[in-house]
Amino acid sequence: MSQDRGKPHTHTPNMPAGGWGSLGDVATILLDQDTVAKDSALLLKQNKPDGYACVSCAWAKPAHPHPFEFCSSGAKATAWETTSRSIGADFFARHTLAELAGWSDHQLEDQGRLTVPLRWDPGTDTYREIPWDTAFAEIGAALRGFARDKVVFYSSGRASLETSYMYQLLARMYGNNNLPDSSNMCHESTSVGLQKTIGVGVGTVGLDDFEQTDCIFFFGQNVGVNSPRMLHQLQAARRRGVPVITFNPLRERGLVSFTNPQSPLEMLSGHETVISTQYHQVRPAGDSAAIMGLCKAILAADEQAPVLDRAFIAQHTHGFEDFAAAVRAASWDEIERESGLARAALEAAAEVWCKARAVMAVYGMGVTQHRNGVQNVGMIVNLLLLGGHIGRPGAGVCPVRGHSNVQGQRTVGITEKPELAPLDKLKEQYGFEPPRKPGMNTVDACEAILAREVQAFIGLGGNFVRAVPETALMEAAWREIPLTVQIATKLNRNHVVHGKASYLLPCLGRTEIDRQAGGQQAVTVEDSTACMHGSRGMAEPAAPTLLSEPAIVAGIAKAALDPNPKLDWDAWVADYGKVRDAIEATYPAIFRDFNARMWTPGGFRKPLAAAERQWETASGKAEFTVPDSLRGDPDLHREAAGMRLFTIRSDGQFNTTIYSHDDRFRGVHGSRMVLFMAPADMARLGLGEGDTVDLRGAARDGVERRVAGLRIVPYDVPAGCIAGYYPECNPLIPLWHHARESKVPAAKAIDVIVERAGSAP
Ligand SMILES: Nc1nc2c(c(=O)[nH]1)N[C@H]1C(S)=C(S)[C@@H](COP(=O)(O)OP(=O)(O)OC[C@H]3O[C@@H](n4cnc5c(=O)[nH]c(N)nc54)[C@H](O)[C@@H]3O)O[C@H]1N2
Ligand SMILES: Nc1nc2c(c(=O)[nH]1)N[C@H]1C(S)=C(S)[C@@H](COP(=O)(O)OP(=O)(O)OC[C@H]3O[C@@H](n4cnc5c(=O)[nH]c(N)nc54)[C@H](O)[C@@H]3O)O[C@H]1N2
Ligand SMILES: [Mo]
Repeated sequence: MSQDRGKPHTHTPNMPAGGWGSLGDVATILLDQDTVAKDSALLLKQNKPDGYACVSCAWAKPAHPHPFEFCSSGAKATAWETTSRSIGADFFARHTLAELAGWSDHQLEDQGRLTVPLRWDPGTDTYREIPWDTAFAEIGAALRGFARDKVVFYSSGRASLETSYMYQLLARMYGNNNLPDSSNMCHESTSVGLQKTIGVGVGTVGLDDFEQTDCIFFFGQNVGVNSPRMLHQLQAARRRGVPVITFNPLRERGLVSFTNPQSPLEMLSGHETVISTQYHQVRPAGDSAAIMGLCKAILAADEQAPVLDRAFIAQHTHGFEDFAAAVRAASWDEIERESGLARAALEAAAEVWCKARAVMAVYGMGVTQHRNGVQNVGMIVNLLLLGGHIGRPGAGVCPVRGHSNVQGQRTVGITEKPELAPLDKLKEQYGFEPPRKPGMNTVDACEAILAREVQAFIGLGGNFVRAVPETALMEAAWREIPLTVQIATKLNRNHVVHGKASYLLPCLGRTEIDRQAGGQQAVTVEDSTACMHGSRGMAEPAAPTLLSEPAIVAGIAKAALDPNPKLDWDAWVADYGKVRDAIEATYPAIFRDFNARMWTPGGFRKPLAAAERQWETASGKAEFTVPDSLRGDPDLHREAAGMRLFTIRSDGQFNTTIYSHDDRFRGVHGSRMVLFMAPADMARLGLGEGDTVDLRGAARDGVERRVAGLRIVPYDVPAGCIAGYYPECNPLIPLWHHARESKVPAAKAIDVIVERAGSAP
């Protein structure tokens, strides 16, 4: 696969996040994708109460939005979806899949929107157009012939609440709980860790908490790129003098400072807001140790003058004494070694905590994508519980979700864990016997695919084979799946790497007008702060042949399932309001008056017991948890030259969607085949800037893992650690290298050997 445009050029990025760079960037992509000509007013409706919810990240949408409530990342995502470019049957007639397999991720998606339903033709190795009815009939007939528990229903986190609810019903009526989703690679460590410790699987913080907090701890989340609209809240907090203490191995521009592109004054004056008041370059996988150090310093301070919230601990928590004993037993030597941070630095951070009345902890993939991802989440909760910082205005835990409706999908039943779905309620509502056997999550599904056990894979969005670990083995096994069906907006690698029978079904995007028998339809999504929002598409669809996601799910369901007198799929497709009524009937406490409340400015919030200091845990209290080990990664297989690789995103991508080969914030242009390395390591290994190396997986499990042709970029990362891009580095991640309790692939600490280019055996 050619994944880039040759040698990268680098420069020192000197502008803050936001600022002129981000405006220029937006203009470039709007023009490049011919979006301006098509619908220039569209962006003004982004994240507005009467508009559409951004298709990029899941950050909260305020009740009183800025005139331009979008960021450069969101504008790019919109431009990418509303592009004037499109591909139909003629494109696929001209290109065999063997040829397309050689194209880069960027090239594939850059062709534009998919427009017609397609079936792979083995004789010519091309996708051929077929009528929608034929596609549904053939897929349905095939599904009826498979073992019910051998079919996988994957979803990426973009589909609406309505589509997601219909999709989980399809899977359960078909006969399994095989509903892996992108959060299995993302915040599943949060769902497991927060559920266990505070009794809700999601964050407790709302937008108004940012106005009341007086201290923010920020772990492993790259706000300037991945949730830039949050910079508004951070900037406002910083103006009030709120300290932001950041833990991140890499010095991220967007975490250092910010210029608000929506403030003409700031843009003209070049005024920057410093975001992080302390920046701690923790070693990848060192967060549990770092937080242990914070807690140790806090307990020590408490012996001098009380800083713990003893009343809260006594009334609301369980397990404090055990945790305190573990903190006292932990040695500073071990804490310093595993976190890579000096005791004095951790004590300085703890001092800020001790002075704060309301502490908030924000975190992302740097915390969850580790062997100890769930333990890391537990340690963040420990840090907050010590001071009673949950269920107090301005305080709480804030996991920053990824896909724009990934949290919502979970809320309406997309889960492989039967105990998390209201199965009895579904049984009563639809008169069928829901399967009770646990389904497959993402890693389970990969294992079953490698074992050649999966008979069909349905993908509701996403780019599964490119997003998961173990690329080489997965791609080979993928080609042996009897049936693969992908519902998608744009062409990607997982459409080119396909099963023995393969269908590609093009759908409307969320920005587009959705016309059904009952008139124009709107959908709903849940944001990172558990608020539900209505979203109405405003752009003309990319092609008249597209179907909406609800219509495609219904089409498959009607063909694969026997009719059910209690469920009229066509009526649901004609009027999504009826799906919302059904969601309300299944989840009355969350979705009361759903159709009436969906347009509430700022959204309506899901009830969160923990935010009210009610703890739906085993003990009925918030749980302190004792970490098993401060060793960040118990299964590293070290060799002499082994280094710890962590995979990161650039501002030129949304996950596997590569908008460009540039990384504006890190100053790299023209290539993603790069490795960010500390100058000390470059000297030790005799490498210069621009030298080419290969990475080889260090695990000794009989599998050869390699990514060749990576150029060295000197960067401010801790010695012994290197950063490379996701998904280019995914071939290096062993499938078994995942978070212990949540099975999130441990993409932020991968043991690798750096080799001179071309030294492959
Ligand atoms: N523009 C854009 N927006 C996006 C996405 C995108 O690809 N592009 N993806 C969306 C999705 S699905 C998600 S999940 C989110 C992801 O958003 P983030 O959670 O920000 O994910 P990453 O960029 O993968 O990594 C975050 C940071 O973790 C740091 N890090 C790595 N290892 C460690 C560690 O061990 N400890 C600590 N403390 N930090 C570490 C990295 O240096 C990086 O800055 O963004 C969403 N938004
Ligand atoms: N090494 C490493 N691996 C990782 C990560 C990492 O940090 N490092 N991050 C992980 C994370 S957090 C995540 S969430 C996963 C992401 O995994 P996925 O969610 O599976 O992947 P995406 O790249 O978001 O999917 C992009 C595709 O979705 C389709 N699409 C876009 N919009 C729509 C739509 O509206 N409807 C439909 N039906 N399809 C649409 C397009 O065809 C596009 O090509 O990757 C994970 N993999
Ligand atoms: Mo994600």
